[in-house]
Amino acid sequence: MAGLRKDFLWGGAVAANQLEGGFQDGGKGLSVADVMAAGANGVEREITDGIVAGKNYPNHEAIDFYHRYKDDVKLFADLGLNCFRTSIAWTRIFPNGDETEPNEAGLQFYDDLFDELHKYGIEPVITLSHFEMPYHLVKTYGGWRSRKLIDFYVRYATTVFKRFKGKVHYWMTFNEINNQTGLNKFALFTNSGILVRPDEDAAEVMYQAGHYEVVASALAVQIGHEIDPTNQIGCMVAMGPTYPATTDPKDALKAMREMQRNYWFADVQVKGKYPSWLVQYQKDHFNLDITLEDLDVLKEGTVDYIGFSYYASHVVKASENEPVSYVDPLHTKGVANDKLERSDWGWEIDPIGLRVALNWFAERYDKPMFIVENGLGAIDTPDAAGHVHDPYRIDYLKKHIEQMKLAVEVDGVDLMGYTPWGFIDLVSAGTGQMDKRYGMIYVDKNDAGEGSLERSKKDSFYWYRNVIKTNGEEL
Ligand code: P53
Repeated sequence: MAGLRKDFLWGGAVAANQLEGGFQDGGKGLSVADVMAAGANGVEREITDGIVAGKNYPNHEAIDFYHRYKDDVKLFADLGLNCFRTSIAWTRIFPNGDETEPNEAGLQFYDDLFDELHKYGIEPVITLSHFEMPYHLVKTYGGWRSRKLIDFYVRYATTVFKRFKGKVHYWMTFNEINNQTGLNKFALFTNSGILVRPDEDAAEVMYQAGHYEVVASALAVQIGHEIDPTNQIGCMVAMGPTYPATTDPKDALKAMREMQRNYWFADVQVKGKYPSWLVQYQKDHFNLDITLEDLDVLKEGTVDYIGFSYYASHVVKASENEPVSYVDPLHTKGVANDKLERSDWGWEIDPIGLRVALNWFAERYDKPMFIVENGLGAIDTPDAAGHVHDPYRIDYLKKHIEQMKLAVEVDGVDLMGYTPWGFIDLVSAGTGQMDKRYGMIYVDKNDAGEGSLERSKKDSFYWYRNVIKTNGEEL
């Protein structure tokens, strides 16, 4: 067995809005993340109309990486990372999103950050848009409902491709672009800056916004390659394989359709065209603005690799009155998997599902893959000396890396790297909590926003350092 590539990218993943803070520093504009108040376990985050006094907006300060990045990068180097996945906050570069000239202070911040990373031999892996589009674009243009967003995004992408040429080689266009296929409020807002109005059909709005996004993504891929042919530009989708609940063929069809429905974004970004079921579905149900020119753009802007997050798998069961098309997500109720345990937040823990995912992508797309998120959100309790012992996290990561290695060594999948999510504690996207922790580095701050923000190493830090050092041989 060959083992992992010698140049395997071992890293950690974060997103600008969830760790930087400094939400008004250096001329930064408001992003969608800045108007989301904190929720709690099982309590949705409130999306407010602008910033409302008295509410707790956890992303405003986050873990203050904006001011502490030099010390933090030193810690990342100590952990032994050879890559670091973060995003560029679009609102640091174009504070409102529709300016013609970028904000120099924002560009300078990332120049300095990337230089600091390279000082330690850490390669940045950059998401262009990770749940942080300019709020002004939401208010003025209705978010990605508007075709104008393509131009704004392309201007932003072109600016950063040019500025960071030679400093950044790995890119992804949109984080978890497919979350919105479930039509839930949180995802439509974070992916597309859309709050569905009562007179709108959520599915139609999503397919239209999603179309403009895949066109923007394809244009960015083309431009990114022109600016630097060595750029590796990927898509990024949230992956959770869907299993049928029973041996009933209707459940098999349902599960298959769920996969098709959830991964059409990747189909378009990787293959350069819409899958046939979706062409038919869109024709039957909606009146969308999709031009022949757009379809050419999609063909010319296919991605170099598949970036994906993996946390959990899902199970579905067909219902009595299942629609013939099997496409309606509002009709789909997940079924609990009685073979799996769940995290405290109800996410089903399924290491084998990661092997399933890697094989599924390999067969469907035949492109290199990059696991850019994986991890366990858990409550950590420091001991009397302030140290966090987190065997549960080590156990989760170890079992997932084992399955990842089987997919590479036994199944022969082409895997570029692995960057566990939130390896330094940060703000949860889904709940806005600090106490839902994924980190190997503890950050002293709680859900109420109290704490010294001091960093300390958890047991998992030392464990992961050795995993990296042995290129995954010692788990
Ligand atoms: P949190 C939902 C389902 C799967 C992944 O999530 C998700 C979400 C959104 O909550 O998001 C990704 O923080 C995302 C990260 C996020 C991470 O998973 O809700 O790319 O921004 O923090 C974990 O526990």
